Amino acid sequence: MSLANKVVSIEVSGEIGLLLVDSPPVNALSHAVREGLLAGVADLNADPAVRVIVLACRGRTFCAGADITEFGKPKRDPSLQQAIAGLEASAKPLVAALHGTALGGGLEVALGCHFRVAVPTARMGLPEISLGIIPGAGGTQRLPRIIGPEKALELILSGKTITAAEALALGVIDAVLEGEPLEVGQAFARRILAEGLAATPVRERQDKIAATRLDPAAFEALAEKLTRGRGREAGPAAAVASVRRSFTQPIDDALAADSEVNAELIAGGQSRALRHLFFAEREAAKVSGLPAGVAPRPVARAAVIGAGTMGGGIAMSFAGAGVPVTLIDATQDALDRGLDRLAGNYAASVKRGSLSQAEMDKRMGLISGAVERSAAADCDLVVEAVFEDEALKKEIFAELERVCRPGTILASNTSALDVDAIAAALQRPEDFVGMHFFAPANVMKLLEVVRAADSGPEAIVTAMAVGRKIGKVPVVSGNCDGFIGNRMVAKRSAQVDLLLQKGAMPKDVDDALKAFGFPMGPLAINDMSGLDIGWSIRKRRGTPFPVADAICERGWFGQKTGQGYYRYAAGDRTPQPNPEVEQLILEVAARLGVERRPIGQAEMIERMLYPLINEGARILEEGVAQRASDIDLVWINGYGWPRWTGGPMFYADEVGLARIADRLETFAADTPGDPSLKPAPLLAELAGRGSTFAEWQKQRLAA
Ligand code: 3H9
Repeated sequence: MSLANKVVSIEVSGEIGLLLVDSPPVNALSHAVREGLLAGVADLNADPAVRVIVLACRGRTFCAGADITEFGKPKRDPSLQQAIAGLEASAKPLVAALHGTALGGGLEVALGCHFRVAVPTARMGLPEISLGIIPGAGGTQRLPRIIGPEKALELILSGKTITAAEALALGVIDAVLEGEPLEVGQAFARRILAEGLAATPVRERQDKIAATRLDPAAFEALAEKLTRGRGREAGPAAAVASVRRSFTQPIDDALAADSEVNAELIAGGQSRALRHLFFAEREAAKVSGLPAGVAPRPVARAAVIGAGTMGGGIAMSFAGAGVPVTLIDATQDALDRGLDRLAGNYAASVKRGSLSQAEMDKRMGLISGAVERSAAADCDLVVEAVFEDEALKKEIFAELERVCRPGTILASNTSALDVDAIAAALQRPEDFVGMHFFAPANVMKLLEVVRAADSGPEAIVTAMAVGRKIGKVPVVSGNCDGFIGNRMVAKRSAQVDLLLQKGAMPKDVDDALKAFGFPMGPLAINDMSGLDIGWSIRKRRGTPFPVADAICERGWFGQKTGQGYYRYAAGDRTPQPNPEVEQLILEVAARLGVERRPIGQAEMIERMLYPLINEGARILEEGVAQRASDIDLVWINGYGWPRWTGGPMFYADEVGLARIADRLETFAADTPGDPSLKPAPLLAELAGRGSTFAEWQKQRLAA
């Protein structure tokens, strides 16, 4: 073995030259890897004994992409495009042997090789769009030349990962072979030699782009369809333009344009925000304050208590991840209703084409029902999802402690109760933790893992691990009223009510946040979830919202009663203006002596977002959230905050904390009844010294 450099080595085995990347953890295409690839392929080309070259990676995966940590730093040659050009120019046939996840630049490297072979478990894709950039190291040029511009566009705009079998069917790879990556690569190399397979560089292929070049109508229609509603994101339009260049421009011109576009995108705010979220997700998995080496308990079977909408959605999440789950409710009637609802949800997905009938059958087969809580006896995790009644929850957990074996994790999905109060009734509070799902629980990705004072380390890490297993983004929260997300929402809701009193109508408020990028406005969401829930919480807390309360006093609870902030025609969920509510809003304002005025969209956005950011700062200083980036994940995955703005705390840093503190002072001055609008001490301090939440987090993590 000889070294091309410290992360790339070469070996020669008979007529086969091996080019091996070994750069843990994921063989990202750092400067050293790019340099090593170029040097290694040159050395193997210079060796007369070598007739064919295999490129493979050591460790858990083929290259997982460009090294994201290098983005935003000064560029260093060879660029990824240059390294790939070097591979493609190899005079000797070059085969990439894929295993693990060949993503982004990793797949682009493979596309620069003359052949691609994969082990059956390999997955691949071009996820750049989720980082706000395009596959600018040739992905948008070479993939269309192999599978056609239309199929390439679908993969690139979805960013999704496909299996080796799917890649073979599409023509992305040439073969799927069982074995270790290196063996598989060598087996294919022997085939190249035996069959004399021609090593055509992908850049020279025209066959798959010829038809689109002649008639791009189908491509353009598809591009229009796939980018609809994504006009606010910078990536999709850039990706379409780039794929279009694959059949309208010579490849070198197109590659040069791609480099320029990517440089701009990488420097832009959207990609910075999306990269922030990539690292935030990985950071959130780390739980502070736990003993080293604590491992999650295995969860092979779960139970959910409460077959309501929430419980059913949670059960679907388990089944979707292949975990058998028992749904338990007190009466056969409630259980049947729950199971029917759940089957109906699956059937709707089958009808839409997003789920196969076979997959639905498999998932339904994993869900069983019971009316006795003793059915949870052999489960490793039980999630309680009954309505918010502390006494009932305590009674349920007391029984679960009796029927379940020690070591079963007991979790409450409460969103409104004190988890310490629930835990106080337990014999084994160390096995108890909050697992707060978001509706619809089978769809929403956020899971707040709520740490009660006595939650044991294993309970916490098990809830985190199981959350990831069922496809959620788990975020640790301390115990407080509303935890992270709902506590912050409450601050926005107070401002929404104020905006209605001061001059806005429901549609103005919703339009403002939709203009910011939220998929739905807060009032349309409230109508969907039911206004009575918030009303009863406000009555309990003694925090009236004059407009919201007046609407509830009329018995208008949203979609379920045909009207709330909006009106709904029978069987139609589209919000329509509600003149009665508009009249009511004027009456409430008059009763309170508020003089209404026109309020611009920019002001509405500030008034709704800055107070919630302020509450985020309090949540940080109290240690309820471990990190500012965890708060961002809560909002992105649970509340529809637009991903490309990075979440509330990242966004606040971008706006500038001084500006936010300044505006909060103004809002506090004109709302004397709400002292919480004053800048939180942490926000004021960071704003005062020109710092950011990100900087604060970095210092905290380093300490
Ligand atoms: C691209 O390729 C652009 C080009 O088209 C054009 C350029 C001109 N870079 O996720 P894990 C780190 S864009 C740097 O926990 P898993 C990660 O932060 C790229 N670091 O493991 C973590 O660090 P730490 C397109 C990276 O097994 C550690 O590796 N590619 C990168 O659950 C382990 O990661 C992508 O978007 C990277 N590219 O999942 C793929 N990737 O331990 C991004 C990972 O300090 N990667 N790290 O927290 C992934 O999707 C997952 O990491 C992967 C493994 C599925 C590969």
